[in-house]
Amino acid sequence: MFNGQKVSFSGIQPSGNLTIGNYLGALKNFSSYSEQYKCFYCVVDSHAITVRQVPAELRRRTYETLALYMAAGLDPEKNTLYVQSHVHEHAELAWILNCFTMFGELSRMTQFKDKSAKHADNINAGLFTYPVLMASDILLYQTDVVPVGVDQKQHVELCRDIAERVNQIYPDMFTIPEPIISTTGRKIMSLADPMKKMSKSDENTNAVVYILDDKDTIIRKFKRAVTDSDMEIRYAEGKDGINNLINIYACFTGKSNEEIEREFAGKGYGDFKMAVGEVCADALAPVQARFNEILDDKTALEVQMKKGAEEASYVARRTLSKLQKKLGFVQVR
Ligand code: ATP
Ligand code: LTN
Repeated sequence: MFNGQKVSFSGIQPSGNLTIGNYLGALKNFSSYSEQYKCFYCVVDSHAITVRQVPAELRRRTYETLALYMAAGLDPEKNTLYVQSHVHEHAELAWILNCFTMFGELSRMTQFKDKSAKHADNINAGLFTYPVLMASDILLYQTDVVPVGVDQKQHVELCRDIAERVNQIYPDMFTIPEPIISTTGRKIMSLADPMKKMSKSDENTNAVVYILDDKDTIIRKFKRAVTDSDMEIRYAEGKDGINNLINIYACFTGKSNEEIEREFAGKGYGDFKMAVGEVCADALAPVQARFNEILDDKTALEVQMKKGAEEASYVARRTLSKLQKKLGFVQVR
């Protein structure tokens, strides 16, 4: 709770250009909490360095991700938008929570297993303790809800376990957060391999539709999307490619699967792919226009970053010092 309001918190890594998976699974849903919740949305640059980043690109994407938050409808006057590394309490709490997290718990995290397989030459301790930093992000703000894609559910569940463990020793320390996972946008799949999550760090750029892709590129990518040898536009087991396209169409239009199947009855995959491309490009066009305007004024963006970090620090400091006191750390301020 924050001043009598429930709290929503989420974060996106500036580890690549944001995809429609990030948009439909997370970003698009962030603004639906703005009226009733106190919202903190963070660009998690400290998480991004668990995988090697090119510094100039990390810097550029940090600005871009914040600009996309605003372009997707998050008003910085109503929501606290900031960069994780600007609020040092995240790293401080992460250390403390490391001491309340078990090695075995972290070993079971599927993202760790996937990422260590993908980056076998750099299985660093940060990659392993990544979920503890994420738990710190969430718990610092006494968060009630965490809007995320389904791939992050396991991490939010670990965060709940850590919070409950701390609360057992130090009662009433943390609010226990709930993951909020949208139904249709929960897991957008790769256009090249519909068994795999669409991911911003995928090397195959044709497998991924970026929020900032232009209309021609979006349509070309959907036209090439892997489907099946069947001819029917129908949501069914084994039709992963078509299921994914139906999901994407549903997210952008708000239509149900049945409505979509009826709309495209008797039509071919080519027509359907074209329609998915059109609704996607049309929905993203206003976001892209706002993004360009916002990014044009870097100084204004920096002012927002600073204001967001100050607001976030104020709350984060309160939670951290409450826990430090409970732990027995001497406070001399
Ligand atoms: P990376 O490839 O660097 O791991 P990512 O594309 O998986 O990145 P994150 O920054 O890890 O993106 O995720 C930000 C948010 O977007 C999270 O809430 C995550 O669950 C959501 N998300 C990411 N990819 C998808 C997807 N394909 N479908 C639905 N939600 C997604
Ligand atoms: N781990 C998330 C990004 C992330 C996050 C968070 C999401 C970092 N901190 C706090 C929700 C709440 C990811 O990899 N997508």
